[in-house]
Amino acid sequence: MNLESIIKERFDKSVGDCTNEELYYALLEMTKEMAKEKVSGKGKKKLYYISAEFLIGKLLSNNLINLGIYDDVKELLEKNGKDLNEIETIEPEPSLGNGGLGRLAACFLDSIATLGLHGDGIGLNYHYGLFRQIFENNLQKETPNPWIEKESWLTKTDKVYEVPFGGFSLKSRMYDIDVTGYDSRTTKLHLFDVETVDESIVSGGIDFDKEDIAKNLTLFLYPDDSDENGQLLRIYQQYFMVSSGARLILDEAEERGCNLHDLADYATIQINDTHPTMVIPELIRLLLERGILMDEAIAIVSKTCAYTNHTILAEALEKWPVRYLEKVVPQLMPIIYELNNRVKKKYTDQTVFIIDESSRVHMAHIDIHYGYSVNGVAYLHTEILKNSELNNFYRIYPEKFNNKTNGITFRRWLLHCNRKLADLVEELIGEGFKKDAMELEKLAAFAEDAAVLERLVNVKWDCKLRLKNYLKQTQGIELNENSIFDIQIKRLHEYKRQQMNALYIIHKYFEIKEGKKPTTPITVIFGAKAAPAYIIAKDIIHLILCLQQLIDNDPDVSPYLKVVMVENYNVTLAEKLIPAADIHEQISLASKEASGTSNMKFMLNGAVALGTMDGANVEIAELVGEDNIYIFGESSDAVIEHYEKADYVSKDYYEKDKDIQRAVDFIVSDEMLKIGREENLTRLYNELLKKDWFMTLLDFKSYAEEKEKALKEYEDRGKWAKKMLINISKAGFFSSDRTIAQYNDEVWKL
Ligand code: 26V
Repeated sequence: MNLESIIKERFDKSVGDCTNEELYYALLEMTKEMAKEKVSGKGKKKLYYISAEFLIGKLLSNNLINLGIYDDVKELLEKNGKDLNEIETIEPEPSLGNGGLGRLAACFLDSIATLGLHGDGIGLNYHYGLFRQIFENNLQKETPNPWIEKESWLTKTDKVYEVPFGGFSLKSRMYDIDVTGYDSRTTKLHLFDVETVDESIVSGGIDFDKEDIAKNLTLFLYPDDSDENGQLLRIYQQYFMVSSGARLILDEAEERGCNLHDLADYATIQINDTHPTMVIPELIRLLLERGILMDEAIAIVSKTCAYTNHTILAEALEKWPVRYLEKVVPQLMPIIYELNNRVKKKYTDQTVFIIDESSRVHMAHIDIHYGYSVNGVAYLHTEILKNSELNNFYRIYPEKFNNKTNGITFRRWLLHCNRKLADLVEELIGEGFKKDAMELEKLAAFAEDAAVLERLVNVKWDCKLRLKNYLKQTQGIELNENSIFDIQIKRLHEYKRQQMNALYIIHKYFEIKEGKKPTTPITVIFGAKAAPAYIIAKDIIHLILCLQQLIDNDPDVSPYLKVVMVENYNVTLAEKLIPAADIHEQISLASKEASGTSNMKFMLNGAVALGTMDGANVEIAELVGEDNIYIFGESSDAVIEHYEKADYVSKDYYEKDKDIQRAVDFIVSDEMLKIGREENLTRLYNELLKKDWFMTLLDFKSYAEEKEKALKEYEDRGKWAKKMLINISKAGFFSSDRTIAQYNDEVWKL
């Protein structure tokens, strides 16, 4: 059905007479219908990508692009005096993810559909998702983030399962979202929801009764787990997801003729980080229930499950106390004990046991022993897993370890978010790059073409203007589109070192005060949410917001330097921020960022990275060459050695360097204390001086030097534009189509 007839039927109106809201719901209906008609990949074997997060972003425009009707719809609306961009703003952004891992899962679904592979996603339908961030008195506050409306992308299905927990059971219902691929295909995101969920139990911010599992299970993504009830809730959520998912997988396999002994020929399951790990014992349990014996059940499941590791941070590698699992999922414990006993019989090295001497179950260890593949998400990350973090496992199972460098979907991160750039690229090299991203290499032929470079700079300027207007309208923020846009957007974590960027801002502030003024004004933009219980991360947000206020109100400095922290950073904001960036900050402590994916998005949009040799930055640096990236800081090897020797003392760096001292001291200066809270600023100051676990001060000097170099080189716009062009031309490798093709060739074999 076409748009006009839907509108006629729904509202008995013509397009021109509709409100934007009516148009949005009509477009939603039309796109949902069209997506349904598209073919899903088929075949004997099917992939299930199980993930606690799917950060899919708004779907309307992306679906219109992927269905190939974006231009027609836009034109039809324009003819009737309507603006698709405005209609888009009505769509709430699904709040089903937190950061890189969730956005990666969303890009992967797009590529799985586009490549026509037989595969679906499995996750949870969080009603309030990740919290909505608001700033009050320069502090982060968390509020619920409701996104599900009466009409939405979700389609209720009649798949219902009873999920058993210790002492009670809950009904799980499956909802589907159709994920369109480019041109022709679609795939499904299956989201399970507890039938008895009750949004009304949330009161005062994001507080709710953590023990009322029947009502709270699918309210929030990553509910605060700083106490026992919070951790138990996480386990309830995880088991609910995998138990529902495992039943769906077995049902669908049997429908395709599988007799369960041959499950591995019909299904392959990618476990996205450790959150879905319980799918392994759960599948074993279900096979036992169906009469298969333990040895065989374990063998079948071990051929079916594969695990992706997304972080080496110890605190993110889940270890659940046996006592908690006994309470929530007693039916899994005999199986987990059995899996552990088998490991203990074979190996003496206690570090590879599933249950440690403090009776904690190491979820990643289950994945590695009882899955057939273990992958890291960038070359360096996989090497670190093999050579240090998971070395004891690598020596047992070298054949299981493999690398799959992350990727991004170019449909959303170029065609959708930066049409002007996409159009310019198409004019220069044709439209082949939309299907084969490696064709972007053809752009290199224009590296010396002054006219092309000028057009590239103009596109960037347009994107800056668009961001300026958007932030003015939505957050009341004023930007200078003629300043350098230096952007750092990612979850707030000490290892990502937003605090180093903040120290540099202080450093620059002093320089400007001393009369050393930047040739072109600089705008430093941050976007980040801090986990509600992560105190220091919230202190860092406080510092940045205080700096923003201080500088805004200082007429000596504000013409040259501006700090902006956008509120409630999400995919929608990323789509506006990334195209507008000149410089992007990828400044994690080397060895700590598994990959990063915003680095790839920025590169594709013609921004130049300032970063450490960490995660996928290493591969970006290799592709673009040293003239087209700004690299600083100690290597991952050196950092790993500092941790091994425990020889890093932040205070030494503070005492040795006057600039560092001045910047760190400023955090607790009178000027700052007038604006900010003493408790928060002092805590952060002490953290940097006495601990600095992520070695901010170690790299500060080289960071500041390299940033100066970047700012200086920006002044030669022609040379800078060439750097932009080279970055775009080399981005093809980071298409998630490439990543997914590799998963399929080397892991899933669909
Ligand atoms: C993070 C958090 C933070 C909030 C509280 C709860 C919670 C639970 C789990 C996690 C794990 C996040 C893991 C993650 O997002 N890793 C990122 O994965 C990206 C895709 O592979 C990768 O590019 C990033 O480097 C890595 O940090």
